[in-house]
Amino acid sequence: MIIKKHTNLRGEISVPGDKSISHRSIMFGAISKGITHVEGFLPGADCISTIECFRSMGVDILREGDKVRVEGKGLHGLKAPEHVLDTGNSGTTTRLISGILSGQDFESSLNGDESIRKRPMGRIITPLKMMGADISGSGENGMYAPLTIKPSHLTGIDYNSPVASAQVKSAVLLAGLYADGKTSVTEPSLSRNHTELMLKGFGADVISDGLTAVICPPEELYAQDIQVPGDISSAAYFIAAGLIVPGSEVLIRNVGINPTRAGIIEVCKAMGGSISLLNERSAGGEPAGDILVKYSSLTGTVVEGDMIPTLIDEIPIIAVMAAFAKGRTVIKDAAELKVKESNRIDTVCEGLKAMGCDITPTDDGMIIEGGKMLHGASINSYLDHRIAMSFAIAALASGECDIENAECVNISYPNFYDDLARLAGN
Ligand code: SPQ
Repeated sequence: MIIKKHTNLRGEISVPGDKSISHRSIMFGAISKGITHVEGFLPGADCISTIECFRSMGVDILREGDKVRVEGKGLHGLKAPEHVLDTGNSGTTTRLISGILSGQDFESSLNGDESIRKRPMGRIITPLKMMGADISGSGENGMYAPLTIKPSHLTGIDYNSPVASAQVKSAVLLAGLYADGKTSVTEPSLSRNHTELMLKGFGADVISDGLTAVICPPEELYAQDIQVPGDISSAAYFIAAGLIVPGSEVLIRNVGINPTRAGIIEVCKAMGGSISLLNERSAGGEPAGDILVKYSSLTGTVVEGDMIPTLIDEIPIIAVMAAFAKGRTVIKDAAELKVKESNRIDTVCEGLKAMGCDITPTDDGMIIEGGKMLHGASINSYLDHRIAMSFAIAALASGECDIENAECVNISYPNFYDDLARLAGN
């Protein structure tokens, strides 16, 4: 995919539904009693993997565009799948479904693509085993996919997670639905809380207290109607484009702005970006609003600490903004970047360096000396959707880039290039 330099991005855009919320709407709908209707569902490859996994366990799921009808089977109504569940490229599917499968009375196996088989599963295997789950992995120390899960008796635990990860927290809380007694998860920093919010909506007894989430096993969950707001992780590319492409003014409508996800807004403000939130409201239990950005002269900043989990998936595009900002930006406490769809410290640094940026990778982030004139380059996306989209925006603001395997944006934003072209007036 060739992306050329452009100026004056002007207009409105609505990004597709939130990926994290879309996954959860299918999973929780499938194990509830009654029919769950979802609107604004993200029809990206990752969320389709989640749908297919639950169809393989006997759940009737009808999807037309962004509308989905899930015929829930109740907590104990899933059927043994006849083949290995394919979680594709999706870490969320792999880790959350493992929590649910740990509580079933049948054996199951799951596997994903090459990237999934490299991503650490020890982080869920360890706490699930502590609960009594019979779960085993493959590869080094049995800590990678494919995973096999056999029936077992689960007991609630108080788990102190070493990482701030919504996927770890969710896997443990979902296993907690099937455990004897209460289950709690405490994290070092608060990660996205969509599981807690949505499970409450489905009738579960979930209490959030600071860094701890507690669940007591319910008799059943009950179907809900869910409106999925636009994904702030997808909006992030247009936020950045509006700020760094000269002459731009972009309004992004209906974006989820849950504070556990919205760290990028604070970073844009800290960099001196013109960004405002309009029309704030609640969409299906989640805060949402419209975001207006205008081209701005940005300055460097420090991104660190408790803020990191609130913008972890936006760090590639924040690094791109930093390359166009005057002065130094330091990103630290973000070692989690190494275990995403690609090692995002390496892939971001490789791409920005190729474009002429002064950027240094560190153990837990990167240091960017911004403000140098960047030029076009050939960019390897490493099949990572967030890398492909970040460099499409970098190209718009600097010079022609050829992005390899650019179609990997299908994971979270199938119409990304069309929406970008429309905004550019092409
Ligand atoms: O699902 P997957 O592949 O893990 O997707 C990513 C992404 O960039 O889209 C991460 F690579 O998002 C994760 C996110 O980083 C989605 C997620 C969730 O829905 O619970 C939580 C975050 O991961 P983690 O490991 O911090 O829990």
